[in-house]
Amino acid sequence: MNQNNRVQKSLTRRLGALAAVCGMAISAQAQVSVQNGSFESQAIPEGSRYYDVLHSYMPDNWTKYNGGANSVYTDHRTAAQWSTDYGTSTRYGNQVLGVGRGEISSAYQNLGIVTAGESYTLTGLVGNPNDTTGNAGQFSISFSVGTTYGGSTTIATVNHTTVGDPAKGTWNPFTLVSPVITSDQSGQNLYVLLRCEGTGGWPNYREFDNIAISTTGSTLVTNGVACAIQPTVSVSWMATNSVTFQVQWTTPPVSGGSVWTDLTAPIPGNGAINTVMDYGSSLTKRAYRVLATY
Ligand SMILES: [Ca+2]
Repeated sequence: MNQNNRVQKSLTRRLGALAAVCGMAISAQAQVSVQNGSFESQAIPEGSRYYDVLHSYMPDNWTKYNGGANSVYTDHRTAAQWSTDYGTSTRYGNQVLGVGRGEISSAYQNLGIVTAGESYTLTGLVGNPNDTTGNAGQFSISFSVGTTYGGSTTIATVNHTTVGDPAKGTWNPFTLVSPVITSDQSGQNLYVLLRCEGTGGWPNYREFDNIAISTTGSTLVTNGVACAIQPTVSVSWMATNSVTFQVQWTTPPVSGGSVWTDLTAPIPGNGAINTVMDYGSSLTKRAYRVLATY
């Protein structure tokens, strides 16, 4: 009663179709960045200086790490005050961060998650508003990596020796470059510390402004999934009602001795054009047939 017939007339074979097996869109986004690197937030009144303790104040995104009372501050000079302290030096916004009053003082920021293979370059300015005593400003800027700042490991430092201590009333640019992040560091936080430990007491401190960071190395991919594109074959036929169809493939050339392999499970006919896809044909040539069982 059952009989296998090879269906010839309605079989079509389309080669060269491409199937993309992809998920969400891929976007590149840096994971490491400086927040409030110009110290404009929170804004304080013009002509004022807000100290860390006196005003229970620190600029947004920055945390005091060490130093005595009022050893870290934000300064919003008037134009006249700026001119007195910095002359015609370029001004970035209104506010700067000051660190140090003749003792070890510092502030840090968590810059985000590091990735193996990447390197980070921090740039900024260090200024000397009114140190006329000749005392060196023992400042330093450093990167460290860890899960908390207190437990982090320093990986790069520049200081007054490598950058050069700015003369009174001037700003010196600095550049801090991290080594390439290793696999055992990957996934931890990158911190930057702005520090001054000048001796000689007040006014031996330094100010910072215009802090920024850039990333080099491997491209970061977030919200992405693995994606592959491969050639695919579609096989279509008219699937008559009450007939079961079996799609098979073999390696050409086709002969009476060809061994045929089922491509899918048997498919009941539904009175419409049926199509199956073969995603496994990317590496070899294949011939196809559709058997009707009724
Ligand atoms: Ca600023």
